Amino acid sequence: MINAMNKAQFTIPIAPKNFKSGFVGIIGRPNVGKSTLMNKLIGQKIAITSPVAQTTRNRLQGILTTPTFQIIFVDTPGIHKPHHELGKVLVKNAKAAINSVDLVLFVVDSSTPAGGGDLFIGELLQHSKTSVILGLNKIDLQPKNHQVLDDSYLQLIDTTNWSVVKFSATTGEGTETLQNILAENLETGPYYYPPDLVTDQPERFIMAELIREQILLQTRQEIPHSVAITIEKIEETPKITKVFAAINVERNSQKGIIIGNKGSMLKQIGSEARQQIQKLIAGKVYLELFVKVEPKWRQSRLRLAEFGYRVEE
Ligand SMILES: Nc1nc2c(ncn2[C@@H]2O[C@H](COP(=O)(O)OP(=O)(O)OP(=O)(O)O)[C@@H](O)[C@H]2O)c(=O)[nH]1
Ligand SMILES: [Mg+2]
Repeated sequence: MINAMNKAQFTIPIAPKNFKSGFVGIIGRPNVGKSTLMNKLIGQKIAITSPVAQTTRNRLQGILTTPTFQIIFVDTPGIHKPHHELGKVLVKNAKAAINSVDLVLFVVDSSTPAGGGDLFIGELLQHSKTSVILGLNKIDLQPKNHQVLDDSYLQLIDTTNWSVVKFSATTGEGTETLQNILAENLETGPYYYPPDLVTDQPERFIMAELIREQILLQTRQEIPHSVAITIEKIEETPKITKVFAAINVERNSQKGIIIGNKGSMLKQIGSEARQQIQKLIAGKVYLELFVKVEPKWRQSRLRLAEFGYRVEE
């Protein structure tokens, strides 16, 4: 079971002398493994991940507390060139995140050479006042001769004094070293959150995300990015938690794909999501899903807010 915000009735202790703490923003292109890394570092699944780019939509905090430090990781949506209102909001929020943290971990996919997207973010970060650590992820996918790949990233930071760390968010190789280097680069400070808390988000938000994750994993093409989940009702009984959720799509054709042949797709999404939610709350779950058509929800700031997307000014 995870300690999400709504279950939290904790007290915040006084930090010992020399205790390090602070906020670390995880920044990078879509799909480089930012959310996978955050889950690995805090040891729990609170952020959803998928092979589809632009999986993360909202800033999400994951909290790692040890006897000597507390790091609050801020997972952000991948930065890319925006095409519609939702995209613009995502990039704006990532920029806001860079300026509001103590330290940035700039994550890249070191199994492929640096590209224009990495260069764009590198320059953005060089112009910010926040200190940066460059993280080369996916080293498990690097070929034996990886010097050329590494060099393509080192060239990006030629004129900086940023430290470089290599790791794999899936195997965990190098992540402990990473964690210690991040802590070393923070100032001494207080506990910002109770030591037992792993995320600032309520369970309800993570439930919605786990449903969206199944849609990302099981549908193709334009569907994943046209979907928003709203948890309509949660009924808790001593034996089972009943969750009623709406899957909002933009068009009737998308509704048809989500429902599938004789409801088979919706059934599959529901069954996988239910298992994930059971793990989250460590209890039995009944999950009821229904599909709603909400035309052009991504074009409307009002709708974005209603669906839980923060618009950070
Ligand atoms: N082999 C390997 N795969 C990884 C590693 N880290 C992440 N992945 C995979 O890369 C894909 C993208 O991971 P995410 O964590 O969703 O990436 P992200 O950077 O959060 O993506 P956005 O939220 O879209 O910006 C998933 O399929 C992960 O399993 C790694 O170290 N090694
Ligand atoms: Mg992500």
